[in-house]
Order: sequence, then structure tokens, then C-alpha cells
Amino acid sequence: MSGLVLQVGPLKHSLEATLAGTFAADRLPDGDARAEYLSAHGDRITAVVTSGRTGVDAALMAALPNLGAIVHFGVGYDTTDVDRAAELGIGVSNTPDVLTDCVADTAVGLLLDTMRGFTAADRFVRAGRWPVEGNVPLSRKVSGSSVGIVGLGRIGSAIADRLTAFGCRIVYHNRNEITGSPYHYAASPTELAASVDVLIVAAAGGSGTRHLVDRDVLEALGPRGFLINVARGSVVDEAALVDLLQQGALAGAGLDVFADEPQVPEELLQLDNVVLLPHLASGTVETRAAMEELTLRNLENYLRTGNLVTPVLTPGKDVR
Ligand code: 8YV
Repeated sequence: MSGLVLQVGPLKHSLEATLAGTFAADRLPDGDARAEYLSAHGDRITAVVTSGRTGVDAALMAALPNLGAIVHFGVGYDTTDVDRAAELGIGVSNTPDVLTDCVADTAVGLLLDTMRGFTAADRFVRAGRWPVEGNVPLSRKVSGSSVGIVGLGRIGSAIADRLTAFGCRIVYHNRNEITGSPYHYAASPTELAASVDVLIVAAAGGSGTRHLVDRDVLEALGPRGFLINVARGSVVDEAALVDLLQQGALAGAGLDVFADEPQVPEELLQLDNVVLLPHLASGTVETRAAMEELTLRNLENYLRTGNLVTPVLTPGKDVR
């Protein structure tokens, strides 16, 4: 198939090298050079490779009239306008399954750290406070606690499996109850939050889940409740979260994702009961290699056959 591959946004270095070398891909320039590039080459682009951090919006799709597939490095694709892609017959793929373990591991790690205060205690030791002040304050027990999961998909289920081994009682909320699930279902996020010690956000991002965890949900979680988010910052009302944490109306939070990454609200940096991670959940050597391999398989398969290996939207254009 003729046509050009375009890299949109930064990607893993080895993936960028393969795109440029094996696939002779261009990289979309930033700034003023972008419009110039698109008017000169936009109609030659048949496939884009991007990530959940950049994506392809409707304006960029309009500048790429022969685009047939948007290949994502990452499971989340909320930065791409999937509704518009569907209207235009553009296929979209992501990298499901290969990162499930690492994201679930991170959720459990954040839960342990947030409830037990490990990172805060590490800061305490490093600051030389132990010999002076004695023991740190008591923390909260993880094993046997009640855990609510917002979004019992692949990642949510892997988190639930892990926490079952900790003797936790698992409750979940999804748009629909899952028939045959071993876990209790809560009909709303508020009902879920009110019944658990910890709320873990594992739902996909995008307009459908924006602020699904709003002030009411966080208030239902209450001053003894913890919030863990490994999904997308957009799923939680971050301003309400910050406000309630500052008031002591939540026990703590463990966050790998934020509303405006890489910006983290200044107020959170001052709080000792909050664990802050730089969106690292899938960031292991093994998982990123598997994501890279699946990304390239999607691209190669699309260019060769017109089909994606792990589509979230099947390509509607015959590109051969
Ligand atoms: C990545 C992610 O950090 O897969 C996702 O949706 O958020 C993470 O695994 C990201 O996609 C890499 O750009």
C-alpha cells in the first residue's frame, strides 16, 4: 500500500526509531511548521501512530483526508476523537491486555503506600526525624478492608483479583452489572463510595466518564476513605478532591494520573497523606516492550491488510 505513516506526539525512543527507519515515517512538526507540513503532505498520510498523551483530534483528521488508521501506543485513546473517526471510517487501535498486570500492580502499590503511609514514613526517616520524634503515627490496615472499584474492566478485574488475595471485600460500579461476577455491584459511584474504605478508579477516560467521581462521590467516601486513581485524571473532579483533602474530609489519596499532566496541583505537594506518581503505571521495561511490539503489529498489519490487530474501531476504508 502506498502512503505515508505519521508520528503524532512523542513516543518511546525505540518505537520512534523503528517508525522512522523501517516505516520511513514522518513526525508531525510542532508550532508554525505544522500547518505548512500538513498542507504540503497531509493528503499522503494513511496511518498515524500516537499515544494516549497526544491523540488525533477532529481538526487534524480534517487535514489528513486519506487517513485510514490511528494506531495508539497505550490502552487509553481518549485524546483521539473516536466519534469523528467513526464518522470518517478511520480505524483506531490501542494496546489492551499487555499492560493490565503492571497497571493493576501499581494500583495495589499505591493503595498499600497511601493507606500505610510508606512514602511519608520514608520522608520522615530521611529528614532525620525518627531519633528525634520517635514513631510515626499509626496507619490503616489494608488486608480485610473494603475496596470499591470504579470500572471493572480488564484492569479493574486484575486489581480485584490481587486484592482478593489480601482478603479484601470487593464492590464495583460499572455502567451495567456484570452477570456472573463474584463481586458485589453498586448501582452508582456514590453508593459504591459510601460502602467502602478505599475507592479505586480504573474506568476508561473520555467524555462519558468525565467527573464520574465528583464531589458527591468523594463526600460519600468520607474522612476515613482513601481514593486511588490509575485511570485518567479527567474521571475525578480534581478541584473537589484537592479541596476535600485540604479540609481533612478524605483520609488520603494515591494518584498516578492528573487532570492536566504533567501539572500537579500545588496544594497536593504540601499534603503528607497523598502519594503522587508521574503516570508511571505501565512503565516497566517488559510492559513497554510489549506495548511497542503490539503497536508495531497493528501498524504493520494495517499497512499490509487494511485491518488492525487490536481495533477499538474497525477501519471502514478500503486502503489497498
Ligand atoms: C501510558 C496509559 O503511559 O496505556 C495508557 O493508556 O496511560 C499508559 O500506559 C501512555 O499511554 C503512554 O503514552
